[in-house]
Amino acid sequence: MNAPLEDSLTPQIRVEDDRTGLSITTLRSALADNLFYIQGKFPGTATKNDYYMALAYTVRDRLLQRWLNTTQTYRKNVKVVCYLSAEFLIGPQLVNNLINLGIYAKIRQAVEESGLSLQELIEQEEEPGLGNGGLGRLAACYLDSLSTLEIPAIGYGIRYEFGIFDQEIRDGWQVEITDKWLQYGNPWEIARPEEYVEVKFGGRSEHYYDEKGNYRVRWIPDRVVKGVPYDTPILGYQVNTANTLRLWKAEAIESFDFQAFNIGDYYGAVDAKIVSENLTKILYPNDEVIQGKELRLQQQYFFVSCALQDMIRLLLSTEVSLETFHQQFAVQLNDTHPAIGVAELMRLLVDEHRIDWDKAWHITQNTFAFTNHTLLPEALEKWPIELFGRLLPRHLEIIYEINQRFLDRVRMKYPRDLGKLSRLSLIDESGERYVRMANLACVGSHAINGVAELHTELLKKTVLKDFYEFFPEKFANVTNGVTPRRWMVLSNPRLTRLITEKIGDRWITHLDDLRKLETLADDASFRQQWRQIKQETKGDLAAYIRKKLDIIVDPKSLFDIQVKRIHEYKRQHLNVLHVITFYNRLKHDRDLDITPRTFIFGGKAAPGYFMAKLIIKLIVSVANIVNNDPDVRDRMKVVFIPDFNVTLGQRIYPAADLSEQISTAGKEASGTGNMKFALNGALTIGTLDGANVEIREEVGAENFFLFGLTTEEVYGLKARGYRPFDYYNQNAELKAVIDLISSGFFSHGDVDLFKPLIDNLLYRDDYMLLADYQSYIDTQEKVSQAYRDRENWTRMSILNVARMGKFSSDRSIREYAQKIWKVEPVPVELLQLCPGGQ
Ligand code: 475
Repeated sequence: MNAPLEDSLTPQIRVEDDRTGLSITTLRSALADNLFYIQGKFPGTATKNDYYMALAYTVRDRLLQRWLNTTQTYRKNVKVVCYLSAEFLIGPQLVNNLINLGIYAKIRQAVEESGLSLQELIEQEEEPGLGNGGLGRLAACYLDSLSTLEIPAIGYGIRYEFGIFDQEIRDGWQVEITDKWLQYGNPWEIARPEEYVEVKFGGRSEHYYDEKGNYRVRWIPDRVVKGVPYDTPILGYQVNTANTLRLWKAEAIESFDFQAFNIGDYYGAVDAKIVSENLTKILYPNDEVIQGKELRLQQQYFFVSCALQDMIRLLLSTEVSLETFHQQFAVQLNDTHPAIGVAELMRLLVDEHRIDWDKAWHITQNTFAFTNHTLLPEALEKWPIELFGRLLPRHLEIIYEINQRFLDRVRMKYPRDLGKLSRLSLIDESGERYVRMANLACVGSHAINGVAELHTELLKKTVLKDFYEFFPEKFANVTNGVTPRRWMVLSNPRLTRLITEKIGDRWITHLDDLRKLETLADDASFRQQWRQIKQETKGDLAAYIRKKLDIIVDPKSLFDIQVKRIHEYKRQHLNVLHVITFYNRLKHDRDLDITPRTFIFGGKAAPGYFMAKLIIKLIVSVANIVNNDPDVRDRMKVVFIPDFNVTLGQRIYPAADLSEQISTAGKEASGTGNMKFALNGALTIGTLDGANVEIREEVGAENFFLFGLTTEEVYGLKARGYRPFDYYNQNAELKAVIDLISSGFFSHGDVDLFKPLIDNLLYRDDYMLLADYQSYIDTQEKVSQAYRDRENWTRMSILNVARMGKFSSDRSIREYAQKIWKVEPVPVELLQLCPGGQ
């Protein structure tokens, strides 16, 4: 079309616009403007945080065009992926947005010419800690890839006022500090109070016949809460797409609380407001264990109901029939936390929109897909029927109905198999009655996936065996991945520069391109540069450790790092057994020619998980002895870095030589830290567990330090009767290590302190540390030997990176898109411009 000139706005106008222009002058004046007009400060009185906020708004202005156009584009009948997750651990936003917009260098120049330090402003940002660990961080990587691949998507979750606690270490013990991430404001979110929805709780259901004589049910709640959406843009890497992360905050409904419900009772009404707002106050800090708290079920239902109502509203606003819901939306359940969505969508369709049951069920099943993230039995969600029925009476009826229809099919297929029937039932009736959320998710979804090949196979053989036999066609594997934008470009700029110099920058969105580095592994000068970069990056971490903890570590020593949640199955204490073995060897032979090591740990323990907290205490206690022992000085150091989070991960992964992935085989569903380390050039010491198996397959067995029992051997040994005490008795070095801990050597003579840990190892050892000890120690010795041949180590490091292409979250998302969601990319055009100047 040949539009008249008056109506078409030229890009030049935008370039000069303070709100969006990209010249250094424009950026500088935007920064100054925002400081004055938004933060309300003169440069002389502004705090660092004011400057950070002014900068963040400067960047936000420059992404709104993409964001609003993306939202517009999705109004036009495209299939949208809705990723439902109780956790999104997105990490700091500023640098990621600069990189994805491609304006990092310009902003740096503008900031520095304004007399400020970009690095200092970057460090002001509070990361949104809206997740515990793996599952929440995976959701964040997936949002990044969805946008980068231009796939229409919305992330739905909860806007916790307090995210995962900040961890401090006092006297070796973890202390939890409230995470007040919102206290100075969050420049990356936009509240949309006008798009609120209402969520009901409690009360009863009423069965009746409508005006046409049809049997209907309505829910008469005894409480209604308002859900207010807060939107955060998720930019793709150098594309126009900016998808939305929509997090819901609970608020009181004034009319409900203040008038109808509590007439004349002002204090009661204020109480009701507090109760409503409590719903989204705090993230439950438990990783892979359920607590069964009523508030947690309320949170789950709250955000899932908000999300589904939002989707229905979106669909109806386009005048498309609700009966096409499953063609418009693919809804992914990130573990069972949002599984109540199956019953909620049925309720919305059947009760509120009067679609008949069979049609509604077809829509529901074709909408949902379910990802399982853990095999640990203590993480399997189940809710006592009494609690469930009190909170969600109508959903319980719907679940009974789904169950009855499902079990009728089971009876047809397996007549007289009562065991099958009771295992497949959505209701656990073995004692106190429970609703089983995994069963609900399996029955209500068309696809079920594990997060690594081994994990999916184990799901099919163990926890979901009966479901696999009943619906084999629903099962698929999608191995996890991580985003190379945050976990390489952002966190490892030196290596990014070197790689890009050699092979171009296509690898950032096509990670398989890293293969081109393989031949460079034989190039001595390239190896030299590679080593140099690792050295500098280790130097940065050493400086951080010195500044924060006053511990001096040698960047030339081997950096041996384990960072992840503290959990017995992840076996940080096996790592400690090696640390003490290493120490004992040095003590017994002062002249031992040992490869110097720095042992680095980090991770949070669930506040109620005593054994995990005791493991932290043990690490710190061992560190205190070792670091102050002149006999081992310069040859070993032990460091526990407090408050491991995304921001710290960005410093730590790139600085590792050795990545510890040492879970008991069969327990770690996938792991994603393993991928972040290897992508940044660390070699892995690990068991055949989770994605370690696939990493080893990709990088080559000769470039991976494997040890320990296999899953089958673990099961076999358990079945034959595992006796950890025998390993202790028969292994002098192991015995010496355990006895040293028991003697009080690391605890100022207190022989009781670590007794629970030691007794557990000697008499139970559910995670088989003692069975794997010798193999681990021997393999660590191989690591030490290998590190001495620096050329070959560097070769292995380069080959690891070169072969990590598979573990990009872009690959994972492509698989979900093809196998499960059936969605296509929808590129966004920056068509609609802002009124007023554009
Ligand atoms: C696995 N969290 C990793 C990662 O797939 C895997 C469970 C219940 C309540 C609260 N949090 C949880 C998890 O189950 C979890 O984080 N699982 C992890 O998911 C992503 O890489 O192996 O342990």
